Formats: sequence, structure tokens, C-alpha cells
Amino acid sequence: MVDAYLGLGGNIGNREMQINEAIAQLDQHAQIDVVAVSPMYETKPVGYVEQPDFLNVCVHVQTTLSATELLDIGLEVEAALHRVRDVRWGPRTIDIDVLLYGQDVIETERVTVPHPRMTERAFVMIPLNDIAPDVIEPRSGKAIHTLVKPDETVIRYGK
Ligand code: PH2
Ligand code: MG
Ligand code: MG
Repeated sequence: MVDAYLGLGGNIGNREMQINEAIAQLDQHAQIDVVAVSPMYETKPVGYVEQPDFLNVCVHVQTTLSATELLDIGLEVEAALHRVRDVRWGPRTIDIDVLLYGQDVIETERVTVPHPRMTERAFVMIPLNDIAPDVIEPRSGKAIHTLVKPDETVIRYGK
């Protein structure tokens, strides 16, 4: 059983419903247990700024899947939600990224873990710090709480 952390985000359609549905679908998988979900944050888009604000969360799962298998399940859940959404709203309502997979550093054609840009992204680090402050980011060897920085573009959403 491996402790893994996922980053979920969406910015089209009913963002909150789709994040909750994605988490429910992940938890329904026989080899994935969702053990903690961070609060939701409303976040300014990073990268392409000409798009709506995101909702982002981080999720702690325990899994017997490999990192690649976990990535594939995330892609299946994305596809399941996209299919519903694609008819009305166009591209991408939910993104599911594998942030951490135990303390593994994995560089294959398909998977890069830890997520290569996670430590620079407040929309990842702030929710991750809520559920995993003492977990070590294995590239830097530093705990999440020492890497997280305040960021005014990441705002607590709902309760
Ligand atoms: N995901 C991206 C690019 N930019 N910005 C925010 N705020 N949240 C995201 O989840 C996000 C992003 C690519 O996956
Ligand atoms: Mg992403
Ligand atoms: Mg992705």
C-alpha cells in the first residue's frame, strides 16, 4: 500500500461538482482509498491566463496500483467526466495529476513523479500543505510545510 497525493483542478462547468465526482470515482476503484481531501481553493490560472479561474484541491490516497496505473485511472476518470461535459462545454473540466507517489522519484516516458512543477505552484502547494505538511517532497528532501508560500491568488472556497 502506497500513500500518494493527487492534484485535481477544473475551470469549466460546475467545477465543484466535477471535483467531487472525480474524487468519488477514484474512491470507488477497488485499489484506491481516498483518505483525505483538502479544502477547495479558487485560484487564478497559471500559464494561460486568458481562461476562467480554477477550483483546486489535493487528495491523499492509499493505493496498491503502480504510479503508472494510478495515472491511467486518473485519465479514465478525466475521460468519464469529459464525456459528459464535452457535449456542452468544450474542453477539459477536470485535470487529475499524480503529485507524489510514496517517496519515489520516477522518470519514465509516461510518468514524472514528483510532479515537476508542483513546488512552484501555489494552487498545488497550499492545498497539499493542508493535508500533508510533514510529507517530504523527495527531489528537494524538504517537507511540504517548508516549501509552501503564501499566495493571494489562491483563495479558500466554500467551507
Ligand atoms: N492547471 C494547469 C495550468 N494552470 N492554473 C490553476 N490555477 N490551476 C490549475 O489546476 C492549473 C493551472 C495545467 O494542468
Ligand atoms: Mg495539471
Ligand atoms: Mg494533467
